[in-house]
Amino acid sequence: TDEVKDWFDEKQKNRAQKGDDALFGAYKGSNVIAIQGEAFMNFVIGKKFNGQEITPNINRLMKSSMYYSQYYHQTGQGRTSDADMASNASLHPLPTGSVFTRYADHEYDTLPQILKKQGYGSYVFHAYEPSFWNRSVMYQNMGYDHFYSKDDFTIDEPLGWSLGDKSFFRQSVEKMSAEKQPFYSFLITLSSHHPFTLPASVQELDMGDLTGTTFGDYIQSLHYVDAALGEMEQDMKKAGLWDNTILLFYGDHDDSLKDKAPMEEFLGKPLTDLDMEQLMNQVPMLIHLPDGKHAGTYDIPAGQLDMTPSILHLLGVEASPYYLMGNDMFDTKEKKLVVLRTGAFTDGKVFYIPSADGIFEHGTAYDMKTREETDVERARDSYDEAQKRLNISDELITHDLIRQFHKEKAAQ
Ligand code: GP9
Repeated sequence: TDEVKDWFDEKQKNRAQKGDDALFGAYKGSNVIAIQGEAFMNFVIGKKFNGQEITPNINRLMKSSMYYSQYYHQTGQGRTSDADMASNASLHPLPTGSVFTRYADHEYDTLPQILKKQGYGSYVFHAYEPSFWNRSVMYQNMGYDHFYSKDDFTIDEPLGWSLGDKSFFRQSVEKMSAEKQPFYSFLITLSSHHPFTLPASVQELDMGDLTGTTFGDYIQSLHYVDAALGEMEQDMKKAGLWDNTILLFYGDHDDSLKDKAPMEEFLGKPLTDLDMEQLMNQVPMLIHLPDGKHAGTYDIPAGQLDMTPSILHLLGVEASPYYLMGNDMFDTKEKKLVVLRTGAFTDGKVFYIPSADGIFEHGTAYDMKTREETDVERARDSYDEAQKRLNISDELITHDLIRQFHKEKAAQ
């Protein structure tokens, strides 16, 4: 417990010294809509296959958005629920299982709760069975005002597991625009779920040799989700939400395929181990600010744990009172260490991939500039910190330490 407390004391002290830059609070009072895209990986962004853009709407939106090109998913076995936990509670997922199913009764500092204290309404939307991933229990604990599940949607576009994302977005925007503002809305898409087979009428791309393969179907499904996003942008504009909302879009995790050959064919180049490791772990993160300012590609390493502290920065809400482990993407002075659940990490200088036996020296370190293997000792300090962070997060979650820390603070 002391190690956990000390780590957070230090983190919270450092956070408290920040918050003096122009972006801090620049979008105070804006609505926030965060969209978590099912299995949406980064490598398709800006890419063409057989002359066709895979994500034309995202590519266009990027011109007025901040695009984080080195954003990592930090999920484990809890997959979509882990991405949700990492993004909305800024904690690492567990080494096994899902926090949503194992510790839904423990206490967390979550984005919906923190924003509620600022007068926000908070809503979560996902058109699937409310009990899946124990969501109905966990979302109550996370402090949402309402969870709109499959039961709240009209299934007027049956697709894949449930409702198609186009209709899902349209109905979600309708629902949130009836709520008082400002609000935080969290949307979880579903149409690009494995095995990705959408009806032929929805498959718009010519995938050439990849037609009918799972990988080809995957790319088709992302193209559909991208089109849905384009429609959502229009719906938000019609509903008068575009100019007063911070819109975020990111991917939850990889496509589970881990198959190098189709990736090489798609990208048109041979891929190294480091390339594959990064490709399988990077998801896009797009942040559209209400005035479309600060657009550009940001190549600093970041990850899902960073979403909550970074949103708080834009809204001018101090993150220091809360138990959030992530980095603040907008804090230029902070060291950017991004730790994956596997123990792989990057600090911007090196990328470290652990070996199966978990012995530090047996892992591989790569220099991020040359992309060549480098002396593993260069990764030692960040490795120690990465391990520490994973342990601290596990301790905090499994022993319900946030509840204890909150009580201790209240008694002071
Ligand atoms: C279902 C969806 C799928 O509700 O979130 O989750 P996944 O299987 O990707 O973890």
